Amino acid sequence: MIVFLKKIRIKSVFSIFEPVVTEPLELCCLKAVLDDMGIENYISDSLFGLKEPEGKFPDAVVLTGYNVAENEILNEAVRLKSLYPGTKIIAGGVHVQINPLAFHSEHIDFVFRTGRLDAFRGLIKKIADNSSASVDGVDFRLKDSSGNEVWHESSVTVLHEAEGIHPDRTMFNRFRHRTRYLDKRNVALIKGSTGCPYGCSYCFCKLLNGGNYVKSGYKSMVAEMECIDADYFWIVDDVLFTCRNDALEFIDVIKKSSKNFKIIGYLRADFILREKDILPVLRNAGLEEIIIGFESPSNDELKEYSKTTDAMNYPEIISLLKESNIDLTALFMVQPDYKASDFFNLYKFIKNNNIDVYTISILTPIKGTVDYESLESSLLTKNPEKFDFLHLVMKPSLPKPLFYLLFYGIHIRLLKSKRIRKYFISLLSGLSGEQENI
Ligand code: B12
Ligand code: SF4
Repeated sequence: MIVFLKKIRIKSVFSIFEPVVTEPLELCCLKAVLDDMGIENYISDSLFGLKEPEGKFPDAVVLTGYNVAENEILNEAVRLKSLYPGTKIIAGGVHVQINPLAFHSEHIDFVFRTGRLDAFRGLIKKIADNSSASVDGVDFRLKDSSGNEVWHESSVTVLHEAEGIHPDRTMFNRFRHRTRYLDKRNVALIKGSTGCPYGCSYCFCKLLNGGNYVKSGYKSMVAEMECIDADYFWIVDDVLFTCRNDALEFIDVIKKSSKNFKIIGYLRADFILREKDILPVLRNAGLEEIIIGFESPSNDELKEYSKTTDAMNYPEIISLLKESNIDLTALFMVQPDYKASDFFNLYKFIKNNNIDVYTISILTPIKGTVDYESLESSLLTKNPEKFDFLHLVMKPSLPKPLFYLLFYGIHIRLLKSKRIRKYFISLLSGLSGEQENI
């Protein structure tokens, strides 16, 4: 049996610079399952120039991609069905899990409502055995009593504890020199937890795994990191620690390891303030960069988002990180109804607090969230590619050109950042290196 695993990526304004380049870790997880089953498989990902191998005819193709790739996944299924008649086309991934009905197409055979890898194993076994048994968490097509094709909708099967399957790292080993988080190179992704225990109103992540949060096992995470030859480890768990005990357990496991790690992770602002005394210890344990969703310097907006953090504390949190020598990526969101003064306030906040690295997103309802449903009728577009947090999909209060001018205008300050400049220089030297090779 042969399986192709394909990630569909959509280009955005930032694709010109590719400030963040990572391996498609979800496909590396699926590869680990297939390797374990002894099944020949190939990953394709345009970001790394990996195409489907010529001369191989797959029995199944897995397609994955984020919200922006919804149409492209459907188009790719049409292309693959005509290229490989009889091949089973499978759609899965975080966007598919929450929006399975969008993938009920005549060109797709199986749609995953679950992220469970044991369900993937079950489906592949079923395809290999040509069995008609159904798999929990997977929608499939069948014939009804009148002979018409209908979709069987499965229930969502939730993960209650980590499956303990470590992703295959062959792809990372081959392309590690291409991976980056801004100026940090050779960056491996690590995933420990599933879902998020918080309830920020705009957020898609809290919907994953049926809203159930499965904690990270730090021992297993560090054991995995010990086997990876990377300079940095970007732990993509939505929150690296939910409480002090998590952090203490993490520190303890790291101390027992013979290796030194450089780690990038997500933490909430309230955690940093509450546990400020252990920040230097975390820095010693290798936590070099923290990504924080500040979202807005206005408490009124934070309240709207049910963020449960206090913007009045943000300046202190930023100082605490600086004192502990921990890099910060601050995440902000602007609302479509922002006035010039709101943009100015955000700019002032970034400037006054000397925030070096930040990203700004346009508040965008993601398909599958309650916000999307309630705003659906007023959306300017439903083209998935525009839902990349860089486009207005809701009517702005300001004229569109002015909105975009202010939105991109705030980004210009990023050029002051030493880290960003270092990243641009490395890009340029990379380019000249490539030319030399040609
Ligand atoms: C790191 C990251 C990225 C990386 C890419 C990482 C990658 N793997 O390729 C970068 C920075 C490039 C990126 C870009 C974007 N991202 Co992003 N990203 C993330 C983040 C933080 C972690 C993703 C990750 O790698 N996880 C590790 C893997 C192993 O976990 P996983 O995907 O959940 O997969 C597990 C299961 O779900 C399951 N699974 C996954 N796929 C499949 C398929 C099958 C068949 C099966 C059976 C199982 C299965 O297997 C894994 C087992 O643990 C998530 C947040 C999150 N909580 O997921 C956002 C997230 C995935 N990103 C998101 C978005 C919107 C984007 C962007 C569109 C916009 C943006 N500005 O961020 C761009 C789009 C890029 C493009 N061109 O298409 C959204 C997706 C929403 C959606 N509905 O799709 C998320 C959820 C964050 C959010 N804002 O809500 N992202
Ligand atoms: S924004 Fe962050 S903390 Fe809030 S629900 Fe989403 S992942 Fe969790």
